[in-house]
Amino acid sequence: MADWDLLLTNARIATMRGSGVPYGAIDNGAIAIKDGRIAWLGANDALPAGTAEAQRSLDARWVTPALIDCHTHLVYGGDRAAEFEQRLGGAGYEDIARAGGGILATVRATRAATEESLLASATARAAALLRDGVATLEVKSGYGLELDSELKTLRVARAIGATTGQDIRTTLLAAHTVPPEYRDDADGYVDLVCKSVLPAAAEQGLVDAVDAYCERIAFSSKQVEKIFDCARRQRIPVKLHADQLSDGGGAALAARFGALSADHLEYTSPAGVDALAAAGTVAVLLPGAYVTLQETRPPPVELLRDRGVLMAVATDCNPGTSPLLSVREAMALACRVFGITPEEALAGATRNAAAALGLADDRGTLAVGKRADLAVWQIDHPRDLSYWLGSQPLADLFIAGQAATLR
Ligand code: DI6
Ligand code: FE
Repeated sequence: MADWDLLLTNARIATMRGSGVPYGAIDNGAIAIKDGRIAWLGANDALPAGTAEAQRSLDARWVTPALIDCHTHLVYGGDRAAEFEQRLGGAGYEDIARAGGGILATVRATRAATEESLLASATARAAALLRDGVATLEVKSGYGLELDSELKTLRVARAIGATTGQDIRTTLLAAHTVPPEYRDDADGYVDLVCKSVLPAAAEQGLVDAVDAYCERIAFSSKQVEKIFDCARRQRIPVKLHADQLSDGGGAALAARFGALSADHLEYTSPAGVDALAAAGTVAVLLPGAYVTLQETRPPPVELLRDRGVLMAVATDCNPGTSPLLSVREAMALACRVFGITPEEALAGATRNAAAALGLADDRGTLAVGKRADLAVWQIDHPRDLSYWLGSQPLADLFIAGQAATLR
C-alpha cells in the first residue's frame, strides 16, 4: 500500500507531457504527492490503494504544471516610467540608450539602492508572479555592471525565495551594457567580467547561468564569445539576448555554444533558426518587450515551429522594455502578436520554460518523479489561460508539494 503526503482527487489535469493528446489532458484524475514529488498520477478510478496524510477533492478544477518565468530582470532600483512616456512621445529606445539613459539609468539607481530596498521591491514583484501561478523564476543581474553591485543583485535574487517560497534561478548578465567607467573600452569591461565578476560570482555559488546582450547598443558577437568561453571553462551554461533589435547572428552564436536558450529573436534569420534546431537551444519569446517597444517584426514563429525548435514564453520583466508582472499575460500576448496557439503558450510557460533553465528533467510537466509544482485554476479549459487578459483565475499553487500563501 502506498503512503502519500497529499492526495488530490477529482481533478482535470493538463499534464503538458506532449503526448499527442491536447494539453496531455486527463479528464477525471488524481495526483499523489510524496516528499515534494509526484508519486502517482492518472485516472481517478485507476488510483492504487494507499493512505494519504491529507486528501482534497479539486471539484473538477483544472491542474497544470506551475508556471515558470524563465527570463526576468526583477531586481533593480527606480523605474523608467518617464522614459516610457518619452518614447510614446517619439523618442527611440536606442537613442535614449546612446544618450546615457535606458539601461544605464537603471544601473545608477540600482547601484545607489541598498540591498534591503532592492529585496523589498523585488520580492513584491515575485509575489505578483506567485499570485499568477509562478513557482520557479529566473532572475538576471545586469543593472550593477561592477563587481559589488552584480554580487548584490544576485544575492538579492537568491533571497527572494525565502519569503515567497519560489525557486529562484540566478543568471549573471554582467554583459548587459557597457558601464560608464568603460565607456570607450568595452573590451576592457569584457575582460573585467571574465577575470573578476564571473569567477567571484561563481565562487560564491550565485550563478546558475551566464547571459549577455548581443546588440548594436550592447556587445558584439566577438565580445560575447569571449564571455561564453569563460563560462564554458567554468562549466556554467549560457543563454543569450539575441537578435532583438537587429540580426547580429545572435541565434547562431548561442547555438554554437550549446546555449540553453536564445531569447527575443525578432530579427533571427532562417539560418539562425536552423542552428537553434540543430543545437536543441530553446527559443524564448518575449512579447512584453515587443509590445512595449512597439516593434513591428515578430520572431519567426512559423519557422521555429516547423524546425521543431522548442518555444518558451516569459515576461522579460524589466523597467525599460517590459514592465510586465504576469506570465499569463505574456502567454496571452504571445498568442495575439506572435501567433502561437494557447497550447504552445502553456507549454512555453511550463515544459519549454523548464528546458530553457536546464530543468526539463525536474519540472515543467506533470509526471511521476517530477517536482510537485502544481497550479490549480478556476477555468473551464486550459486555453482560457491565454484567452483572458487581466483575469485572476489561480485558485491554489503547490510548490514542491506545499501550498503557497497567495495573499
Ligand atoms: N531585455 C533586456 O535586457 C534589454 N531589453 C530586453 O528586452 C534591456 C532592458 C532595459 O532596457 O532595461
Ligand atoms: Fe531581457
